[in-house]
Order: sequence, then structure tokens, then C-alpha cells
Amino acid sequence: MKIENIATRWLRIPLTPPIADSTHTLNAIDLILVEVTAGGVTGLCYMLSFDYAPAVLKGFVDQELKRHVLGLDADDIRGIFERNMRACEYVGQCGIAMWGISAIDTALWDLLARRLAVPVSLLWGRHVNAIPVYGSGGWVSYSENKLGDEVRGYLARGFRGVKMKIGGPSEDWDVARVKMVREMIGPDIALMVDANQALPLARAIRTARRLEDAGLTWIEEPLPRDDIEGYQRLAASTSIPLAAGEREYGVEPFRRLIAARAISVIQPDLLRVGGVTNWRLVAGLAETHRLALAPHFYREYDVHLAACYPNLIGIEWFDWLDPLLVNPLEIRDGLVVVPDRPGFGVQFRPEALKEYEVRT
Ligand code: SMN
Ligand code: MG
Repeated sequence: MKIENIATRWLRIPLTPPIADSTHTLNAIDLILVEVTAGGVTGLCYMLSFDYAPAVLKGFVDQELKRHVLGLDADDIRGIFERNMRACEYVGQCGIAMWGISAIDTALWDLLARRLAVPVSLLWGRHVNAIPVYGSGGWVSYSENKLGDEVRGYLARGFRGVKMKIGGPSEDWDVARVKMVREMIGPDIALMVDANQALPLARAIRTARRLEDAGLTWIEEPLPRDDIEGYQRLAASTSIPLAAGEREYGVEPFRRLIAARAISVIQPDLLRVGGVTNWRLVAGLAETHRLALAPHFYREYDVHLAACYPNLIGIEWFDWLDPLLVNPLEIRDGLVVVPDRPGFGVQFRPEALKEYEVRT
């Protein structure tokens, strides 16, 4: 079945007011939708770019990858992945190029499963029908009230875990906010913190020490992503598990992170790691090293992948996309239900496309 077309769309949803973590202020959610069509069936993957280079991400697919992929056999997903990797060797098999490679790979898996009329999770051998999920957010830009409202909202909907940002104006500020949330949620709800790579090592060590009895499931990206020695030193100084991986491109950095024995929770990002093909390699690597898996952000896709990996400890949830989707994911008894629709089951509402599409 030959690939007949690749089309992209750019959606922009303003964030008012903007939100901030320790390293970025986000003014809008820009999504690039990548649609691959073969045999009259279309597979879809979206990329979350915020307002970082959306036009370039879109252009890399339209003006570069598309010409390498048109006319190829849509069933040869791995072959197309390798071919795209070779085509990007000169500009780098990472960064913007890798987002495009990942999106096409993921859209091809979606296309295959839609053609077979099965959910993607069935293709890989799902072993559960519902999986753990945590409510994410707790932005540094939130007031204490807003933080409290968000956490209470998640609890009211049955979530059994929440994640909040740290790396605010001071160590005291971070510690006070985490303790406030822990008090609010009680001992039985999982609590994670995410520093988005912002902490100097000494501050990370002190913060972890002060949060030893806050019952944290993990500290995410406390240090710059490539400071592996720093991660080793921090891991040696705290009993709180460390999590990382959302900013890594390809499989190799995960191999190195895992070999350093500093990270307990492995967090591939579907669009950076190299799509479904590499996501599964990383998940398998984590599993064979008996490490936990907690993929980053792409819940509609991760829910299918995660259902096949027993080392999965939770996928990440933000509410942002729900109003745009025909079938938002469902939370039941605190777990996300793995959808039974064909493919990944992601479909954007026509009215949402009309309202948010950026015409270029
Ligand atoms: C995060 C970063 C970028 C987009 C969404 C979320 C954050 C997280 O690091 O892990 O939630
Ligand atoms: Mg993170």
C-alpha cells in the first residue's frame, strides 16, 4: 500500500495567562498535526511544540521528509524509519528532524492499526485495559490558591497521583509548596516534583534532603539533562528516586543514562525519542534493567504503548487537549481506560480545527 500523501496542520491555542516552569514561559500551545495517507486510510500524530518553532517543525515534514516518504510502502514502517534517519544524518538525527521522523513513524502505526481496525495496543500485546495516570501541572507561575485548586480538581476526578513543578524563586519556596500539597492530598496519593533541569547540584541535594519525608515517588529532571555525574552524586545522596529522559533524542542517551545507574524512572517523549519504534526500544531497555517507565506528555499515544509494558508506573495527564478531541480519554476508578477505537483513536473535532488552525 503506497503512501499517497502527507499533510500537516498547525493549531495554535493561546494560553492566557501564560504558564511557567523553572526554565520556560509558555504563551501558547502550538500543535502540528501530521497525517499520512495510504490506501485511502489516514494515520495521525500530533506534536506539542508550544510556541517553539512550530512553522519549522511543520516545514521540515512538508519540505523535507515528505519527499523521502511519498510512494513508499506504508506497511514497511521500520524501513521508512531507517530511511528517514539516513536522510537526516547530515542535519542531525535529533532535534527538529527527529520530531518529524517520530511523527511519521507514529502516524504509520496509527494508519496500520486503523486499516486492520484494531486499537494499537492490541498489536503489541496489551496486558491491561486500564493504566495508572497522574495529573500534571503545578506550574511555578501558579499562586498557592491556583495550585491547590488544580490538585483538588484532580483528586475530585479520581486521580491517584499528581505532579508539580519545583525550581521556583528559592529552596524554601519549593519545599513549602511541596509540603502544602502533601498535606492537602494526604499520605495515599502519589506526589512527584519536576525541576525541569533548573537546580544547581548543591541546591538539588539540599532540596532532596528536605523532602526526604514528603513521600515523593520521584524527582524529575533536577539537573541539566547531560550532567550524568551530577545525577550519580544526587542519587547517592537521597532515597528519592530520580526520573529523566523527556528531552533525550534517540535510544543511545537512554542507554547511557541507564548504564550510569542514577535514574530510576525512565521517561521517553514520543516525539523526541523517535516515535513508536524507538519508544518501544527504550521501554524494553527500561524493563530489562528493572526500571520504571513513566512516559512524557503524549497520553493518547502512551496509553496504548504503556498497556503493553508491566514496568509502566504512570502516564501523564494534562487537560489541555480534551476540548479539541472527538473522543477524549476516559478516567475510570482512577485509571485511564485504554481505548478500543481503531488505531490510537485520536481525532480532532472539525470545529476545533476551524477555530484554532493557523493558515500559512
Ligand atoms: C513538561 C514539559 C513540556 C511539556 C509538557 C510538560 C514537563 C512535564 O516537563 O514533565 O510535565
Ligand atoms: Mg518533566
